[in-house]
Amino acid sequence: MSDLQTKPTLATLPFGAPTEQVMEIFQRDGGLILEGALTAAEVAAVNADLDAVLGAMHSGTIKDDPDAQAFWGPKTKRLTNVVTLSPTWRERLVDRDETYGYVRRVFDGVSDSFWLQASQAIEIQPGERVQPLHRDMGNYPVFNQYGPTGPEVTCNMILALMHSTEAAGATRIIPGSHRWDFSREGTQEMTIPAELKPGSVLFYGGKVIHGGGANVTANVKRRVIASSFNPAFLVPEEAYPFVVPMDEARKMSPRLQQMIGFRSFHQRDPRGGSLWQHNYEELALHLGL
Ligand SMILES: O=C(O)CCC(=O)C(=O)O
Ligand SMILES: [Fe+2]
Repeated sequence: MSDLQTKPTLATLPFGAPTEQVMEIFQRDGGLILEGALTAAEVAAVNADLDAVLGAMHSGTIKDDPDAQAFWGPKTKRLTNVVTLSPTWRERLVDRDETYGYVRRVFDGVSDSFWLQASQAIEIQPGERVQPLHRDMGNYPVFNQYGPTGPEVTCNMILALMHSTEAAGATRIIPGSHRWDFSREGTQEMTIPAELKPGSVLFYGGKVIHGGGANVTANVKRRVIASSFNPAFLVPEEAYPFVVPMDEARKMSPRLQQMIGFRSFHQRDPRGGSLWQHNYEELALHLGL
């Protein structure tokens, strides 16, 4: 039997499937595909929000560090603050009961409230090589010591805005690797591509080994939005309060305002206090929201 036949596959459910069902697979495999989160019209609207900005931006990072350059990808564009740029994305993916329900369950027993960790469009251009494999919880390395049984501190919905095919650089993932001892890093040969149709998402946890794929096409871009979350007591990737204009934040629901730091965070289960306040009171009062 070839390696290919023995590789685990990713399960697929419709976006909106009951949380119980989604979490059963999420916990078993470390991630799954949720199909049809956005309609074709919504995907077109999000692309229209991003086309000009992405078209004008450079590939690769300006950092000198070779590890940072490899992780970023020299032929990859990374555009953050999509929460400001695309009202359709934030309303139809992030601020949605289904998404909120799934993410709450991922952080059950860890934190009652959470940040939108990243709202990052990732466009892999032709000729890009594979991204180094990693676990997204690497943002918070203190938790590595707890290994696979430690708390879940990150989850991500990678939303496809174009066909995310293996050839164009679909995310590569090792299902089940969230249960491995953290001394195991996995190899590219062990990964499978999480191919996505536009509007579908790859939903996975912070302990799963994965990375962006190589784009071996001549002229096909792979555009997704990494829509990730972290417990409220940890710092997110994006400094939203400094980059989201107040007028834009006012248009958002209280739930989304909280997810990007325009409201305080409250911890009830597990029992805890409140964070991110002013005068030890709700931040939104100070901001007039
Ligand atoms: O671009 C992708 O498919 C995955 C990117 C990723 O895993 C990351 O940047 O953390
Ligand atoms: Fe990642």
